[in-house]
Amino acid sequence: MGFWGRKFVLCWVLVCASLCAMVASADALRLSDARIRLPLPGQTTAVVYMQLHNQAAQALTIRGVEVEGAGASELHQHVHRDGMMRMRRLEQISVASGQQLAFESGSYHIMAFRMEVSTRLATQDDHSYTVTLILDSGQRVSTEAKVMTL
Ligand SMILES: [Cu+2]
Repeated sequence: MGFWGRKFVLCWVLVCASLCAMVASADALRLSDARIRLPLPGQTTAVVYMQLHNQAAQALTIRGVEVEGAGASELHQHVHRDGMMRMRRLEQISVASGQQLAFESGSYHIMAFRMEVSTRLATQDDHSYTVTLILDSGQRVSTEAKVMTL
């Protein structure tokens, strides 16, 4: 194989390696049991809960979130301070390799602001809202959040 032939092969190996890495880590963050609590009448803020499992060999960092129908969405955490439960916005959440993380009431959660809830969709039991986590690599991992009933 000549010089250019070798260069060509090397090039393909690099392309393949980067594509494979993308596919692998997109698959590696498993999202399950996603639920959304829609705003109460007269309010516009929704909350999303889910289970995360990092099945990648390396830690993953979540840098952002998008919720279908929301004007803005944030990663949040509840913290105890001065004997009060407060919540704060998180710029990012790191999930170690193999770690499972519960987004649930009183812990990590996703807040969706300025939610546009269609009355027609909200009354459909089977309607779900797409929730997308954005990793620091720019990769996006989506799941469908089922509507929680009170
Ligand atoms: Cu919050």
